[in-house]
Amino acid sequence: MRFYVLTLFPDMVLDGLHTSIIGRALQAGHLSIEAVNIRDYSANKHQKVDDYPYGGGAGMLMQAQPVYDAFRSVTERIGRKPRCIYLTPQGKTFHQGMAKELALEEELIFLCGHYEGIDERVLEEIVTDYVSIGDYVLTGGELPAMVMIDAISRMVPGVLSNEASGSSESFEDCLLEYPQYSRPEEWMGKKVPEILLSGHHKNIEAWRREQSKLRTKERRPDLWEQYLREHPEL
Ligand code: 6GU
Repeated sequence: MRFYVLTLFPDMVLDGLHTSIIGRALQAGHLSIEAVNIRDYSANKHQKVDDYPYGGGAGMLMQAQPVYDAFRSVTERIGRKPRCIYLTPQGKTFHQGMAKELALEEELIFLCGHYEGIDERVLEEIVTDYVSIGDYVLTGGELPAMVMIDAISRMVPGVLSNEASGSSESFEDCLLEYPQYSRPEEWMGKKVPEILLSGHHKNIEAWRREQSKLRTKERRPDLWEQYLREHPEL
């Protein structure tokens, strides 16, 4: 998977993603991330990329031209037009299913806005998907882009170890993860549940499934309702 991020803060995106599992996957060549600095495409002698909104109102807008030229610099070089995702609170809310679907693409472009947003005309021209990461307002699209790149990357074959690669499956069928325990067997007077020491794999699996259901019912009643709708036999 090749990611291209159009941003005014390329270091923020690159620094944040060259760590831990995603950093290792980049090193191994399962992924690549290129941050394109929109400011490099300003036609202005002071490298300005923002201006006042027509009609008035608070703040500044990113202008169409530098955003468009940054986008074109990518598409002309690679000879293709990948999906272009604009990070905005006005988009569809990101979820695991979307991460799985986007992980099937060979390339993705992320467009990160700042200030009060971006001139609508360039959005109409280049954006294919409007995505939000939740109902709250952030100062820019960089953190949302990083969140999406992390979630998409872990669905790309080879990025997670085989053992870990099933760990989103529970979310996919609408249940939260079961509780887990490591050594020591007793800590602060709390014992590890007996069944986990039994070595009886069938029973352990059933116990974990039950714990997942209890936890989902209690912590995420909305997900539990969805689970019941998708498993009408229950
Ligand atoms: Cl994608 N962008 C911004 N600026 N704020 C957000 C968001 C995106 N998703 C949630 N809040």
